[in-house]
Amino acid sequence: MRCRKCGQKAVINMRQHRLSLCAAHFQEWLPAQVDRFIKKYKMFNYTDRVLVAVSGGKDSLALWNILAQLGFQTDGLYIDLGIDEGIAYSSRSREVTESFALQRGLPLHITDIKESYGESIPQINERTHRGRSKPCSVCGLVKRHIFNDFAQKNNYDVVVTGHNLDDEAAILLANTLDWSLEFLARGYPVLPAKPGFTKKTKPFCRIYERESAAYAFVSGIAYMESECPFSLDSKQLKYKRILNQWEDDRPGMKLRFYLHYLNALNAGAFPWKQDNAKTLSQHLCPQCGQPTSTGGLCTFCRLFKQP
Ligand code: Q46
Ligand code: ZN
Ligand code: ZN
Repeated sequence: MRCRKCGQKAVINMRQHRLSLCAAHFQEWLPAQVDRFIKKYKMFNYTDRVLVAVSGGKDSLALWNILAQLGFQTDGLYIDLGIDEGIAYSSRSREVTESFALQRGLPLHITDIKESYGESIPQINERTHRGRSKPCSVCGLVKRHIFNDFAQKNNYDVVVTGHNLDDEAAILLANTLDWSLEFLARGYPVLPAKPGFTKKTKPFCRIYERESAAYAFVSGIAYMESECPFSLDSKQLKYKRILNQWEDDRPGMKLRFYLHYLNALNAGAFPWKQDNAKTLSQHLCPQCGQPTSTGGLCTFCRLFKQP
């Protein structure tokens, strides 16, 4: 397998793009792709202050590396979720993220859930759901709130997350199987700013997970290789495996599935796509000022409401 551009030994063969590249050319090609999607979907520009949601995993660190390299004004925000589960998951991811930022001289902010709110994610879940389910729904809610809150209070123009094509296709498959029209209507990789809500985008939405992993590897990015202990065997991982089997048979299938969905979304296939933006900002939480679909305290503030 040879690099199409220089004939050297290739490090990656992307059957979906009919393209093999060596390390040096892949390190040029991937950032150029990301730059193209940022412009195509009008995600942000060079004058915007960009807040990167970093977890210590390969996708968010590779994304931050690329955005900084492309010359965007980026700061990182890491949320220490207080997840241990015998593998010190949060403290190890935090160390990896801190050393990544330090080595590159990139500004990193940290919010420690336990310090700020007195409880870790598993403890909040135990109190609110009595440990009946995995903490992922509480965790997702808390992370979304904190990233947005930090961006609002510190005047960032946009929050970016490292969701890749495999993540987006798996979510899309789940939502399609459920015919979850509300979520299908919200799947565009750019959520516009609204009162109380900072614009949110996913610059890796068309980047395969193996491309992101290969980029992290050839760029020498040390990242947290263990997945969150609560993600194991999740429904999303099962859908990713199924999509990978289909992709093996039909290279490019995952990308087509996602792109055709974006076309359908743009063509108005889900009528309340536009309305969704309105409903989001219909009410503002009286305590934190973030949008909520109902009047009164938002779900986040209700989590910490004194009885
Ligand atoms: S960190 Fe949180 Fe994820 Fe862990 S507890 Fe679930 S949602 S799996 S991206
Ligand atoms: Zn080459
Ligand atoms: Zn609130």
